[in-house]
Amino acid sequence: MKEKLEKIKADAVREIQNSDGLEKLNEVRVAFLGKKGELTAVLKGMKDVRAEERPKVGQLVNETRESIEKLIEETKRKMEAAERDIRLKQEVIDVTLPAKKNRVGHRHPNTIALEEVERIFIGMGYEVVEGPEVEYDYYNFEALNIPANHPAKDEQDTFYVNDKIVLRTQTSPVQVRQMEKGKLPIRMIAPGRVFRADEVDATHSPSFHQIEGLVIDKNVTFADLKGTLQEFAKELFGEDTKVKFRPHHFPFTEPSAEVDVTCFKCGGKGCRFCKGEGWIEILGCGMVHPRVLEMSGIDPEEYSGFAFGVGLERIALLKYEIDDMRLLYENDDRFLKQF
Ligand code: 2NM
Repeated sequence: MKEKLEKIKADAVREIQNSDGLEKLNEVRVAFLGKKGELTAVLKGMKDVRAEERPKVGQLVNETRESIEKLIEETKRKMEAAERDIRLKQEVIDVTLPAKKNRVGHRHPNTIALEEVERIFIGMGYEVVEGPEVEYDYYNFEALNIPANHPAKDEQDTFYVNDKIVLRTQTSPVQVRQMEKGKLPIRMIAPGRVFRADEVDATHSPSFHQIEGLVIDKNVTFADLKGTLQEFAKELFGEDTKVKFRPHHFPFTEPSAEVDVTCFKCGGKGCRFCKGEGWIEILGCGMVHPRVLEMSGIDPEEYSGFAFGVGLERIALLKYEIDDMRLLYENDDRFLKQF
């Protein structure tokens, strides 16, 4: 028995030393120490050993197992260390190479302009309200006092889903929905995407963005509208900005006006930027038409209000001196990262 164990041990030592890698080493371990291994076979043969010899043989078997295990363990550690050394040599890091640029995206010029406008109006106590882009004809036109025969309702200008549903052409339907809720006073802006059947060019797109404002309270006058928009223009374009109100017509406001601001490039003297005018048109506004208030359940004898609408792209183009609206939609990283 003793000789047999010594032979097993010698065989194991030889095979361990001849192992050329961790995988082979594991095979050797299984062959000698595994469930069906040589040493286990010896243990199973213990029943044939005479009883008084069993403890001694048992001890021998254990010693053999321990020394094989120990040798495998040592060899394994050496092999792992050698593999690690090789890997470290292969994976040398050249710390003198320039670092990879961390490319972080950033806000679109539209978003920068929107957040600026929102900041200004939130500062004046307005809330930001959103609504559906696919809208009932009623909210987009009828409730805004736009009659059935109005040119804006033409299929040339408006995308119809069916004869009752349109892609909203402005965000005023959001204001109408807010007025209908009946919670007064109202101080809100409604930013969002709007749609018009326009051909794409430097200043037009079938899908663009608007920000419309609405204030309804007792005793709101045109003076409040002028003061509010003057303040807005100053915050957006600079402290020296002046505003000019030109009479205009909108079906949903009376009286109505278009608003120009002094050119922030030349200060009003006239330059290439304002095409020599000294003024730049930025928005439309007016006092909410009594019929519009009435249709949404607000008593025009008790309440009055003003509203305005500005194109977000127009603000972004002006503020960042971009001369073609299409650049805003191309998502060319080289363009976008300038802002
Ligand atoms: C504009 C110009 C003038 C406007 C009107 C309303 C509402 F819902 F109160 F009737 N919302 N927005 C309005 C008024 C929009 O955009 C150029």
